[in-house]
Amino acid sequence: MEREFYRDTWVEIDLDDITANVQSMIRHLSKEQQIIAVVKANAYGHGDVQVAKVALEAGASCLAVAILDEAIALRNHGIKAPILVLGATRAENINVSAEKNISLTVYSSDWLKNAKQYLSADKKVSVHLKIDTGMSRLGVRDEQEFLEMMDIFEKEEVFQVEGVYTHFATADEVDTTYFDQQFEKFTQFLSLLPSQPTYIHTGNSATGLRFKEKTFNAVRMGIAMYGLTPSPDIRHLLPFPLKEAFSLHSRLVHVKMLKKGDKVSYGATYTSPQDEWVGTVPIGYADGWIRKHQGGEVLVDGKRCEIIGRVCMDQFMVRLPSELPVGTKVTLIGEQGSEKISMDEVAARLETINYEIPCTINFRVPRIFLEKQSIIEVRNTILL
Ligand code: PMH
Repeated sequence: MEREFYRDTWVEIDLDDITANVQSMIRHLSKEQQIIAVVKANAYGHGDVQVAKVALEAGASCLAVAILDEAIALRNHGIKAPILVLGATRAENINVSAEKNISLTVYSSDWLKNAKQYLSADKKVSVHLKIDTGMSRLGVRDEQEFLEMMDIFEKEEVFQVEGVYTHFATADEVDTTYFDQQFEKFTQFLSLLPSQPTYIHTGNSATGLRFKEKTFNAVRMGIAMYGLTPSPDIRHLLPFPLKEAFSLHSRLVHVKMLKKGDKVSYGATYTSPQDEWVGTVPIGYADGWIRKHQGGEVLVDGKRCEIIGRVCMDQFMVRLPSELPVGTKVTLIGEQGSEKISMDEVAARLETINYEIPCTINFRVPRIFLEKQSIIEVRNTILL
């Protein structure tokens, strides 16, 4: 263990599950298709450095992050693999990316002209050209501007075009009409390319899982690498089972008997209908375990138990089936015995998507990394 931690709440990341998910995707794809492991946002809350390492070991050839800072953090931890920044980078910061060999997403002719002025004379930068085929987020959408960018690439050898890509808005929906329109637009843009870059990629996890023939030679694998389904609508269409790597646990720190009519937590919104046992669990909204979890369930002693009263900043209360010892493990996301609370269950409770859940369990909750059921590393960001 690298660092100790002192609180009774932690996340477990099963790195073998990440390996298994990447390997399943590799087996599913064609031989020439590569995996770009998407580790932005601290690997969707799973731990960027640790996930990046195992994804690369499992066969991913490249990493992707959202912002330059995330790419630099990976480099600072000794990761040498290609890294692509998917989001916008300030033109002024182009030298940083060149020095650290980080590929940037480029998306407008203005950006290219601007960045060229900032780039030091002896430097070159690798870029992926982003085409907006229907997300209306980042990317060139106008054919004229696209051709102008091609012109700049031809004249300015400082930009090395390593990739061309787009992003689908509805790859995880059953209806493929909009997806097909975006694909059509992308192929039109591709026909204007003077030469083929190393990477041509359209696919997020859903695209890789469902339409591998439409993601060209690379898949940007995010959510499926973490073992989560891109959306419940396509769960029945998955070509291989996914293994959920993230689980969240805590322990009872106080156990007491409530008398009928006793109230629980801020606002006294819960009244005990009879004498009952209640436990205090040390995680709250300041950890990303938000107030909307009130009324949801957690696992204690292998049984589903209700979160009663308002979730506080650092704690909440749970109704217990019987008196249980202080220190009893509480599983908020994951398995206990034959019971499981999945990320999808938690997402449904919060009326959101599974992506949002691990991302919002924040730095205050230490991450424990497991390989073959043994702890190989602990990352306690609050003490770093
Ligand atoms: N590529 C880009 C450009 C992305 O923005 C994302 C995820 C991925 C690939 C990976 O997608 P996946 O996790 O579905 O496999 N981006 C986001 C986002 O911006 N909001 O939710 C997911």
